[in-house]
Amino acid sequence: MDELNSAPTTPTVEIVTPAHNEADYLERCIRHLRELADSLPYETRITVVDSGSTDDTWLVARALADRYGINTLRVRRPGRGRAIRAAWRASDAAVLAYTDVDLSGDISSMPMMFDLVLSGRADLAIGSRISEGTRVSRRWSRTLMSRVYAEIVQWMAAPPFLDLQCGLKVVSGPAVRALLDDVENDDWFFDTELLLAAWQSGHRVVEVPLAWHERVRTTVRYTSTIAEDLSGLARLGARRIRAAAAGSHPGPAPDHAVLRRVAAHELIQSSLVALIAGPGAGGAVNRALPRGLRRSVGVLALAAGVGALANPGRRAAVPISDIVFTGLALGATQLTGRARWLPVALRLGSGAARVVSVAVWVVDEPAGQSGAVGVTGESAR
Ligand SMILES: Nc1nc2c(ncn2[C@@H]2O[C@H](COP(=O)(O)OP(=O)(O)O)[C@@H](O)[C@H]2O)c(=O)[nH]1
Ligand SMILES: [Mg+2]
Repeated sequence: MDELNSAPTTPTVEIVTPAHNEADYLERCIRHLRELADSLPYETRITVVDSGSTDDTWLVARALADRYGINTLRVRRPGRGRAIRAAWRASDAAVLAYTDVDLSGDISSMPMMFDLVLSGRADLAIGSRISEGTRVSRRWSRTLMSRVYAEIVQWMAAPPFLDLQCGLKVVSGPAVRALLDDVENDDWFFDTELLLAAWQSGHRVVEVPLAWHERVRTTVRYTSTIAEDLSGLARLGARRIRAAAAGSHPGPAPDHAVLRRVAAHELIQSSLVALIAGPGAGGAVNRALPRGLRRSVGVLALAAGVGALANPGRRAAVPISDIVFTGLALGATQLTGRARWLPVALRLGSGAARVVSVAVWVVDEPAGQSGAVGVTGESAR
């Protein structure tokens, strides 16, 4: 049985924080949320949802409930999405929110996000670590994963927002409670599924640039989470195809043209990335690493990292083709030890916003070095 301790009145806003083995971090989180809630002109309830914890998270949460007047909910089965869903479903607040316990996302942006939803200017106001105006302190590998993931989602569905996985979101209670039954995932893909469902059913999703200071410790298990995200996207893609085949309306058409217009400087940047990753830094990195997969991963990371991080605040700064093709081309030469010339054409979009991306990589490997020349072209109309 789930355990729920409710405050008696209906709050205007309910801030949920999902907690899994967070005994050491919970009090700091609740102290800051209490301060924030007390500064607001409307009633705000704070709810901790513990699930799957093997440490003292639940005991700490119960002690904090007495001290700070918060609400606690315990869900038997683990899963971040399941925890948020349970708390949101149990709530009757007009506005629902969640934040990670580590408060990586700056909660001082929350009142403005509450106003967006309360005033009806947004149905969902989502924190973004990718859009312009963000200040982000994060490991480069996490940034890269987020950007690649954002690119994949853009490529598949082209929603008018980029950061689907940010751990701070504010949503309209009535709008989102009506969607929760359609969201199948109970863990990390929950956010993506909810956002795409909301957008496809006509709700306004507004991306709010957020200061983000990431905690080093994470509860994310990378391999299984990446697999979960990709299989979730495949499931949504299959559902869309089935809906189209059955003649039902599959939601708004992808708007690739908006996000995919590539400026001349982006082409120059792509080529520069390839040149740097090739005979220069890439060669040095390659020589230092053992043969095989690690080399290609190293070069892929270098090229992708330079390209993606060179433009941190930009929308769709580096086409995913650059990242993928650089890895493939240089990886192939490293693995075979022979010169390769790889012409690649990919990404034929559909509908009114047609996108064509062509990349040609010429790769040479004299004496164990890699050379790469990249030409990436993209047109949107
Ligand atoms: N209730 C609950 N919360 C979870 C679960 N898994 C993760 N969380 C919480 O989800 C939030 C985000 O996790 P975190 O490790 O900070 O992810 P990261 O910021 O992406 O590295 C934290 O508040 C976690 O405690 C779970 O199975 N159940
Ligand atoms: Mg975190």
